[in-house]
Amino acid sequence: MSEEIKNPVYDDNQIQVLEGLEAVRKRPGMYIGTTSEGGLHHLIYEIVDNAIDEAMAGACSTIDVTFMPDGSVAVQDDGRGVPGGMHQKMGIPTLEVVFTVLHAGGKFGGSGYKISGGLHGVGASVVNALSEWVELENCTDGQRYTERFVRGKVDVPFKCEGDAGGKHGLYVRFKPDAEIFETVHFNYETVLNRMREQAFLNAGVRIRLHDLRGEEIVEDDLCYEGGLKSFVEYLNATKHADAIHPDVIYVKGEKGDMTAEVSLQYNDSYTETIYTFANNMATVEGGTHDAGFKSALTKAFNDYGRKKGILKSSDDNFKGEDVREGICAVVSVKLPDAQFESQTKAKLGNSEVRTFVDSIVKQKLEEYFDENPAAAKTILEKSLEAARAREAARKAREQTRRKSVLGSSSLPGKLADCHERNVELTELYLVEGDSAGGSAKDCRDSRFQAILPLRGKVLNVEKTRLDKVYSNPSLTPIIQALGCGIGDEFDISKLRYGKIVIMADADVDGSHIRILLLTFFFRHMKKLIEDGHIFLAQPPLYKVYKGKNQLYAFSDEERDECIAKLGGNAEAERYKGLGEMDPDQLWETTMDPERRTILKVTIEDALACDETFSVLMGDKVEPRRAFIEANAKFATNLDI
Ligand code: TSJ
Repeated sequence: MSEEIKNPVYDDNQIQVLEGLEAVRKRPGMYIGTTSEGGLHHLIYEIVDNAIDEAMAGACSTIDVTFMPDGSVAVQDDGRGVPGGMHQKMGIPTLEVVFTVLHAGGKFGGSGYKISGGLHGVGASVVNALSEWVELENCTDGQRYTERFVRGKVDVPFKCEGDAGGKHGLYVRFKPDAEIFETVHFNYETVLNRMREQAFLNAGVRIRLHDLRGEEIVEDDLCYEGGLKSFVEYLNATKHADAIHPDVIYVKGEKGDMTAEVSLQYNDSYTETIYTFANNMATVEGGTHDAGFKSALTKAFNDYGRKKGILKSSDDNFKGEDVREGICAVVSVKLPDAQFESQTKAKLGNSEVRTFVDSIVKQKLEEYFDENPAAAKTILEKSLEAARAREAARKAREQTRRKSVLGSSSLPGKLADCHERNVELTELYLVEGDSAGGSAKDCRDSRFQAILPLRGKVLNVEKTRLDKVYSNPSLTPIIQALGCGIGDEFDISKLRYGKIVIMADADVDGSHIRILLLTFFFRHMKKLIEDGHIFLAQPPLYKVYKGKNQLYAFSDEERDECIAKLGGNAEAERYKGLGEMDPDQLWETTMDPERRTILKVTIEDALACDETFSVLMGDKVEPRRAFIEANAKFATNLDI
C-alpha cells in the first residue's frame, strides 16, 4: 500500500487537476471574491474551517494558527489527520486530492471523503493554487506523511516518513502568492476577530493564535464553553449597554441533520443587534433562519402580552420592530445542504429552517416568560414603550409633512446656500464646527457650493428612538437642507444637492462625527448612499514648509516626501483641525474641485467584501472599517 502511495500513477485525472488549479490562478476572484485583503484572509478561513469541522466531529480539541516571520501561516489541528491512503477514484493520495482537486463542496465519490467548504465552498485546493508554496505534515493512523506544493503543483511528492511518534492531526503551512494578491500581509486583528467569532459559534473548540512576526510574540487563546451564550454576553459587554434581565435566554434544537441555536438578551439601548449564521458563515442579509426567529419573537410577545394584560384590548399588536428594540441576539444554524440566495450569497434560503427556528424560539420564549414573570414584564414594557415611540414618530413625521405642504418649513438658518439650481452641479458641505464652517463659507464657490456648519454633537441614531431623530437639533437642519425627507417619506427627486460632502477633522472626534452621519444616512436615507451622493472630504494632515515654500501632505509618507522635496530642514506641522486652516488653504486643499480629493461612500464598500463580515471588530477602527461594521449590522437588523 505505502509503495503505491510513494509512486502514485499520474493519469488523465491529474491533467484535469492541473487545469483546474490553473483556472483558479487565472480568475482568483471567482473563487475567493477578491484578491485584496479580504480574499487574502479568506485563505486562512478556508483551512481553519476544515479543522473546525474536525472539532465539531468531536475528533480534535485545539487548533493553532501561527503567523510565521516569513509571511506564511501555519494551521494545525490535533485531530485524526486526513486518511493516509490512496483515493480510490483519483488514484492519488487522498491528502493530495484534498489539496489539488477543485470541488464544489459536497461528497467525493469513491472513498466518501467529504471536504467541507467555506463560504464559497472551495476549500484547500484553492488555497494551494493561490499560494507560492504549501507544506503539509499529516499524522494519521500512527504514520507521518509529508508533501509540498509550489503554486498548486507537486514539488516534493507525498511520502510516508514513518512512525508519527504518537502525534496526530494535520499541519498546513502556506505562503500566499504575491503574484496573485494585492497585499500578502495578514492582519492579526482581522484574523483574531474572525477566530473569536468561530470560537463562540463552536462551543468548547480551542483556537490559539500566535504571531511570530514582530519583536515580541503576540498570542491569544480563544475557547468559550458557553458558546452562543458567551457570544451574547460578550456583545452586550462591548455595547456599553446594561442588560435589563438577568439571564441570557438560550435554546438549541435538532431535527434530522439540522441544528439551530439561538441566544438572546435585552439591554437598555434602542438598537437591534441580531447576528445570523449558517454553517458558521455570517448571513448578513439574513434569510429563513432570521425570518423564523423574528416571527417567533413577535408572536410570543403578542401572545404573552395579551394573556397577561400588558397589551390592553385597546392596544394594537406589537410590531416586529417594537419587540426587537434593545435586543442582542445570535442565531446560528448548521445544515448539510445550505442554499444561499442573493448576489452576495449572504442570505439563507432553505425554507425548512424558517419553521424550525420559529418553533423552537417560540416554545423557549413561552417557557422563559412563564418561569420568569418579572423579566417578562420588564422586556414587554420596553416593547410597549417602543410601540408608543413609533406612534409618536409617525405623528411627528406627519407634522413635518403638513408644515412643508404649507410652505412654512424653510431652510435652516445656518445654511449658506448656493445659487445654482441644477442639482447635478450642486454640493452641500456638512462641516464640523462653527469656525471651520466660517472658513468654508468664506472660501467656497457660492455659485454651486453650499455650506452647513454642524452644531454640537451629532446624535447617535443607534442609541435613539425614531421620534427623537426627527426633532433632533443636529439632524433637522440636515434633513431640511437636503429637502428629500426621511424614512417612509424619503423622495430622492426632491434632493437639493448632487453631492453631499462630510468635512470633519482627521482626529477621533472627526471620525466619530463621520461615523454618526454615515450611520444616520444609512439608516434613514439609504438611497443617498446607494446612488452615490455621499462623499468624505479629505483635508490634509500636515503642512510642510521651509521659508516661503509650503506643501500639504495627506499621509505620513507624503509628509516625508514633501520634506525631502523642500530640502532636509523643512518643517512639518500637523493640522489639529480644519479650523486651523485659513480660508485660502481650505479652498486649495480640500474644496477646490480642481485640486481636492473626495471619497465616495458606497454600500458596496460594505457588501462587496463579504470576507470582512466578521461581526467582531476591534475598538480602534478607522472610519471606513467602522462603517462597514455598521452596515454589516444594519444589513441583518433592518427592514427599512
Ligand atoms: F482541508 C485542509 F486540508 F485544509 C485541512 C483539513 C486543514 C486542517 C488544518 C485540518 C484538516 C483536517 C481534516 N483535520 N482533520 C481532518 N479530518 C479528516 O479529514 C477526516 C479524518 C477521518 C475521517 C474518518 O471518517 O475516519 C474523516 C475525515 C473527514
